[in-house]
Amino acid sequence: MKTRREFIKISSIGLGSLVAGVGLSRWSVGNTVIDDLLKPSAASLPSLKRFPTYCEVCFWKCAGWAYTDESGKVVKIIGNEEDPHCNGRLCPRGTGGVGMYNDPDRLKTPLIRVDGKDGQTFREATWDEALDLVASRLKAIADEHGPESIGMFNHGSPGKHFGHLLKSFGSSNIVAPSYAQCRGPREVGFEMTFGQGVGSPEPTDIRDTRCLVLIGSHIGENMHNGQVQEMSDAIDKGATIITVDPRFSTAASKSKYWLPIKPSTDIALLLSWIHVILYEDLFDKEYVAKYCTGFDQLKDHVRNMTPEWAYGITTIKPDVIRATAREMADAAPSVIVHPGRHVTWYGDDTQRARTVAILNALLGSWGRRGGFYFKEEYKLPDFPHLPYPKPKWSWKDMHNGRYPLAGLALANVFVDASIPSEDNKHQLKAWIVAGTNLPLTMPDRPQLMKALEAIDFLVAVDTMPMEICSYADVVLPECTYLERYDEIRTEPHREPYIALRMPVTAPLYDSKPASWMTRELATRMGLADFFPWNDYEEVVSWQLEQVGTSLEEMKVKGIKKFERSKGALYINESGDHKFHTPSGKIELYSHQLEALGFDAMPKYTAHPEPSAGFYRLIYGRAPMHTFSRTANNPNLTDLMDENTVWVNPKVADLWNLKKDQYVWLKNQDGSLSSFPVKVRVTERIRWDSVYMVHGFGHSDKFLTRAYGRGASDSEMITHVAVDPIMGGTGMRGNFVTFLTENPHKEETA
Ligand SMILES: Nc1nc2c(c(=O)[nH]1)N[C@H]1C(S)=C(S)[C@@H](COP(=O)(O)OP(=O)(O)OC[C@H]3O[C@@H](n4cnc5c(=O)[nH]c(N)nc54)[C@H](O)[C@@H]3O)O[C@H]1N2
Ligand SMILES: Nc1nc2c(c(=O)[nH]1)N[C@H]1C(S)=C(S)[C@@H](COP(=O)(O)OP(=O)(O)OC[C@H]3O[C@@H](n4cnc5c(=O)[nH]c(N)nc54)[C@H](O)[C@@H]3O)O[C@H]1N2
Ligand code: SF4
Ligand SMILES: [Mo]
Repeated sequence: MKTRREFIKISSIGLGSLVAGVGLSRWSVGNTVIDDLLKPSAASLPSLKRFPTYCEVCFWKCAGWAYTDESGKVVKIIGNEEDPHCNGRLCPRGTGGVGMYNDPDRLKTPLIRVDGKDGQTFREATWDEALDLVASRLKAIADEHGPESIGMFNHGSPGKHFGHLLKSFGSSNIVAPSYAQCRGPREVGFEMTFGQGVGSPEPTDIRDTRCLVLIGSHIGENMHNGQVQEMSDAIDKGATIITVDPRFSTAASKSKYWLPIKPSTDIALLLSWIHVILYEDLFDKEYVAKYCTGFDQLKDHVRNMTPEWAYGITTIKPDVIRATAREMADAAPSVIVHPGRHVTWYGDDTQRARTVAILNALLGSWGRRGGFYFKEEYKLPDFPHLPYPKPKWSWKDMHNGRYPLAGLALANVFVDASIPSEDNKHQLKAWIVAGTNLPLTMPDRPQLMKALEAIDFLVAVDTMPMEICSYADVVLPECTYLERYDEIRTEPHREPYIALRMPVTAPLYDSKPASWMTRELATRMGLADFFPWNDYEEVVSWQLEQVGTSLEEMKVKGIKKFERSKGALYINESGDHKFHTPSGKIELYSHQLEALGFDAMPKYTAHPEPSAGFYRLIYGRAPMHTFSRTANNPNLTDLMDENTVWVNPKVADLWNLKKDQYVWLKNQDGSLSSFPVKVRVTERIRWDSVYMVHGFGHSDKFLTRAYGRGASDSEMITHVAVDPIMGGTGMRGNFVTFLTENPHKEETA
């Protein structure tokens, strides 16, 4: 039987010419060319007009200048020299942001799902039709089930606007996959230890570090701009890099030590490092005495967690464990054991993050030069509007007592809470999805499909005909970040900065900014008083005036720096520094975790291993792509147009796999990859694992460059290990095997 939200195709997509790619240089390993960050940007482009923006290709949000030619077409984007996120140099993706604007496959007009003679289809609609329909459906659902039954999934700028609309309507059920599918466990692990999360950008003082320890953080492929630049500078200044990764990453190639750990055993390595630091008396005694609690319990806890013990688990030799621990201690306190960013790996991720935090504490790196600095954010006043109504229930009520330390809403719980069941007392009935491509972003696709079928209404707000649009009742085409105002960037740094994004050119096609859509919807939903402005320029301009600048000044400068007002960058050693934990100290032993029934100090537990013929699927980033959002970008597909599956030569031999041969993947639950993926035979991956870059294997035919190119790691992630502490979705407990024959042949025959 066909379901209401069967996979339907979006019509009216035209084809255009490809746009030239961007150049790359330096930092190249084998085939992986990764860096034009180190190239100075073009100094001046006289015949062109320039406008300030900040990048939306990833969430590092580098500030830059976008240039238009005489006809108003966007031709180039470069970094803003004054911006500490990028120091005037964008990464290849940021430069390729022009391709988001130029992509001929962009969504061009609102679309409404209708019954056609051959099943359901989309028809093009006017904005009035689409917005009237969305407003009336949301109102009807709220009348029947309460506004709280409407949930929003978001990532990036559109979420700010739709979040304001939803809160005005009476729902605070707003979620981003960048928490439970990304950095949530790290925030909780650090908060339980230092009383403070890590946040974005990470306040890692890499530029002044003497030793940087990367546990799976693949900086260099993870192209977060400022970090890559600072790491490159630190290497030039002689810093020691230690990389723990089952794969020989780009960072590993820059490292003094590469520890090719058996995946899923990092906590054992971390605990044995702690053992060495404590039992060889290498910790920062003054710092620990002054700022930490629980030292004796910790020392006792790790007594038997020797390098020899860890060797049996991690496959890392004891002498290497000792040597690397001593390197860290030698460099301390100018040492960073990097907290990572995408840390939802094995379901005990909060405890792994805590182990990282504890190790940093013993080395005295938190609040120290070359370790972690205290960042500061500039607080802008909100444009005055009516206070939000108080929702009757919120996302926490969906947890039914689970995940007590979830600091933000969990996208996986939103999915579960949309599927009717007896325990489900707080059900979501409608979704707004703004700027997140859930089919490729969420693990456990079968569960997502159940939710998509169960909900009554879905509106997707996107710039591209991505997979999520195929499940929508209404698709609202947003213009790209180069064609709109958005909220002023206030992300924290060593000093507080603000950055302006303004329209560089008029929106192409019939696309509109989310700020416009939400105001129009508010008017139709009786919420106009929450949007007391004519357009978003007025909001931005008002905010800038409140803080002593103006739209005119910011159009010329792009960014503005303010003085720090919340104390020094590092701990004031002569003062009485208090941490925001219950004890006011760094908690090596956590009474908070203990009171909730969790381990007060981290323990190693073994995780499931691949059965014969299967290999652990691990995944990561490529320097020229961001998740699934850039897979169709004409500038970036020029640089990389499909992913490969990395296979160790031993495994390739066993399976008789040849370089560049296409294979299909099947996981432990029988889930098949829709498309074949090219084999890359390489010593750079352990024999027990295979590796893929996330974001490929698109199944939407209207993504003309991305369709069917490579395989999707998401399709293989059907097993999820949920972190009981905060609900993060561990995704690396999935195992795949190879199929050399097309398993879909019969279906297509
Ligand atoms: N299998 C697997 N799953 C993962 C990950 C993984 O590595 N593997 N990584 C996880 C992590 S770390 C994260 S942070 C999340 C990221 O998850 P997402 O943010 O969902 O990632 P994308 O796939 O890039 O989806 C972004 C969507 O926003 C749209 N978009 C881009 N710009 C705009 C805009 O200006 N306006 C609007 N309205 N839409 C826009 C894009 O077209 C795309 O549909 O995924 C998580 N999920
Ligand atoms: N170019 C680019 N850069 C990006 C992004 C992007 O899409 N494109 N996305 C950004 C976002 S939102 C995030 S969250 C970050 C993610 O980037 P990071 O936080 O740096 O990395 P992860 O995705 O956690 O980990 C990927 C690495 O972990 C290794 N690994 C796999 N299993 C294990 C294990 O068990 N132990 C250890 N030690 N290592 C393991 C993999 O081989 C791989 O090298 O990247 C950011 N930067
Ligand atoms: S790191 Fe690259 S993609 Fe991310 S915001 Fe900066 S320039 Fe854009
Ligand atoms: Mo992320």
